Amino acid sequence: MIDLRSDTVTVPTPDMRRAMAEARVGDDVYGEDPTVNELQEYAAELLGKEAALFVPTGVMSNQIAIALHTRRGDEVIVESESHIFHYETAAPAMLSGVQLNCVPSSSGEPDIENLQMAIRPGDYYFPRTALICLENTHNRHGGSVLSLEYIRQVSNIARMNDIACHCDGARLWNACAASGISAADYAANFDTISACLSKGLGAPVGSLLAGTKVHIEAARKYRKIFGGGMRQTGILAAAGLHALKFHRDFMPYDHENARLFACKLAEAGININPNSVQTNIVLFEVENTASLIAECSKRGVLISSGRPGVVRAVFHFQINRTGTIAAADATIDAIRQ
Ligand code: TLP
Repeated sequence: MIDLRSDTVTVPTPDMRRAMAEARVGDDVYGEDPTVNELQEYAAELLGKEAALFVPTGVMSNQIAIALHTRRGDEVIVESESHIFHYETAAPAMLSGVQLNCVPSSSGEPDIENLQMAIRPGDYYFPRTALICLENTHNRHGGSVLSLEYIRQVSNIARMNDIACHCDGARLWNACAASGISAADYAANFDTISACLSKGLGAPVGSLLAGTKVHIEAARKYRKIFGGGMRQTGILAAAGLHALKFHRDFMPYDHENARLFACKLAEAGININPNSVQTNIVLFEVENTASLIAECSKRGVLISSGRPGVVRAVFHFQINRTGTIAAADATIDAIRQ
């Protein structure tokens, strides 16, 4: 099977497994796991922040950030197609008692004017706008990369209005690989930023939340509250360190494969614009998503559904060029049947 459902399906390589097996460990709830501490320091450095915290999932990273920056009854501005809004099981309401204000966009960058209009006036009967979240790259907009200029504008508006800014950077490394902009340059515009280890990098779990020392100390408490205080987790952190050191370099090839897949579909007359593929996610519209997913599966290719009427193929370092071409041929055949 060629598994293009997500880049979360990558598995640890033999070298990664070796690093995990040999990892030095300790009780991380006491802050005594040397490998976790090493990963957190390494990530803080990469992201240009004072500190970082290793958490089990991207969802937990985002939810800790929301808890950090808000009080019950506050409002958080997100883009309408964001992961936080669609796929985090209403956790902002459940865990932090906040509501989301969704601002639409065509590529993950809501118009600045619309964003400004979404900020609530100070009258007591409005919720307080406490946080703006951006997503880079943007999953449901097909792995689009947010421009640094745009991010800076949002960050300035947030600062001027005394609002915090968080980035869901589950695929920040893809944004960096595609744009050549460093993770630290992106991160400088946010109070907190999360970046995943389990998307396209082979690590079995993990996300890092980075920010000031004060934020990360508070985040440690929320991680415990949310049930994410882990013990000898250096075994997992070792996978994360290995992923960051050795697997980020493969991402440009994943982006090339995604573009190649889209080109092959376009050449076969399928309605897709290969130039819209900026990173590792390919989206295309079909009439019956469930039937195409089933037909592709019969031909040995797994794809998933995105927005309604849209299917998604995600590329990662465990799909090579031959696999990409085979997947494109099978998908074309499935569409034509
Ligand atoms: N995304 C998954 C699914 O949940 C949709 C995927 O297959 O793409 N932020 C973004 C932008 C994400 O895409 C994801 C995972 C997360 C956060 C959550 O990460 P995990 O799964 O580690 O909690």
